[in-house]
Amino acid sequence: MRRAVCPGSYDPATNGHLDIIERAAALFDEVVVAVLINPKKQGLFTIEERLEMLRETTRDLPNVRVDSWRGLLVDYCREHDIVAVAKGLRSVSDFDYELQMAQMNRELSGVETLLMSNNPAYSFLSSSLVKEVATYGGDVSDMVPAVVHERLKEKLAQRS
Ligand code: COD
Repeated sequence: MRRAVCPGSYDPATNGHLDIIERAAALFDEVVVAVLINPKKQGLFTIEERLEMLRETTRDLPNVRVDSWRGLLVDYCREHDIVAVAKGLRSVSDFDYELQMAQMNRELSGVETLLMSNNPAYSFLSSSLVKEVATYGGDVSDMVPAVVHERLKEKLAQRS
């Protein structure tokens, strides 16, 4: 079985993330969407909430499962027999950072990274911009999966 991981913070998942997950699922036997826990970063959503939203969003993709991990991505890959890290590239600035991480991960463990050019319709999308726009009442309904849109509205209503 050829297994890949789509790692990220997913705080929250956007349509750009989902596009990459779907395309990776078409290439590999199994794809794990892994929410990487960064103890230094306080997110808007808890890890459990991010996992729930991702499970709901990917439930029609039979070879995709969702998990979380605290620590190095390469250790997750070793423990779960993962041969590739699948990611999306939005811009030249993404490329610089992603290339550096890909090289580091390969140096550490030999794991390969597949950098997929993103769908141009989602080039401007990031979790942080979506949160910012939603915080000020902007419409992000076309930018995130429906379940994320609902949870985002609930979360921001609780905060105000
Ligand atoms: N279109 C296409 N792809 C997108 C889009 C979009 N609009 N938005 C995001 N993506 C893809 C990108 O490939 C991105 O890398 C991935 O989704 C995740 O994005 P985020 O924003 O959810 O997550 P990041 O960038 O915060 O995730 C960084 C990681 C958690 C992957 C990284 O820090 C990591 O691997 N951490 C674990 C610790 C570790 O191993 N560190 C050493 C790294 S060398």
